[in-house]
Amino acid sequence: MTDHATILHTAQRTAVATAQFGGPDLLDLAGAYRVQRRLIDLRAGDGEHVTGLKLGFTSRAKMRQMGVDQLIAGQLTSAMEAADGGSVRHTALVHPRVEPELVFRLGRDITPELDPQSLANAVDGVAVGLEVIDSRYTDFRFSLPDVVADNASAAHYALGLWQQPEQSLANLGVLLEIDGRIVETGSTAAILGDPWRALRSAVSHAEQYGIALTAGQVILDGAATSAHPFPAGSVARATMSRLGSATLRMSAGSGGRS
Ligand code: OOG
Ligand code: MG
Repeated sequence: MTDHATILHTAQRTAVATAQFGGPDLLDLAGAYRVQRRLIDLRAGDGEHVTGLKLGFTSRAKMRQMGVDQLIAGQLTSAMEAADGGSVRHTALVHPRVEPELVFRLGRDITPELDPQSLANAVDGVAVGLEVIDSRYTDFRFSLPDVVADNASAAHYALGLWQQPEQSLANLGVLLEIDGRIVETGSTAAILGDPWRALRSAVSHAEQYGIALTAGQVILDGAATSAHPFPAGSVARATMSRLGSATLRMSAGSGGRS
């Protein structure tokens, strides 16, 4: 039987959805994170390198939308990064959605058991991110272990301009626009009450699962709002008060990145 990681890897590479594996009886959370690790190994085998970590379900809006109740994490790779103002290809994705993200950049390697202040000092930039998620499962439906195995639906991300990290991030207005129309509004307060708390959760997760967090890597804090469908030919933009914005176009073409 083909293993879970290979099935998900193939679904991602071919942009053809696959059936859910099922609930905790079939795949438990620990097993799901092992699948995720193997999936990242497969991507590394294709020449991609890890660029950071993403959190999922740090806001109630996201938990409610997807019917899950626990924070998860996935790994980001070089192939997922897109330029701000650039585009990603619809034909390479199954059923993409887009969401606003607050993003931290690490200025140095994270060592275990860093106290919150040292961790804050290790951050050398914050930016608005736009994340494209794309579940590899039919109808964008999954159990918690399913979505963990599928690397938290990670597909693409774009980053706006880096800003100094010292400011409070606890209550910034968040907007998501598609083709200039506002489709979601929220506040960074929705991200575990404070995005810095989400960063600490990311560090705990990395420690627990033996994931290295190193200088230059980015951490996506988890969307403050629900995700929105991202149709071919449209432009998405995420904006946060004081921090700026990030933009991506979903190209309809099947050629290279355009
Ligand atoms: C899983 C990814 C969740 C977030 O920001 O909460 C996520 C999904 O919704 O498919 O990226
Ligand atoms: Mg997200």
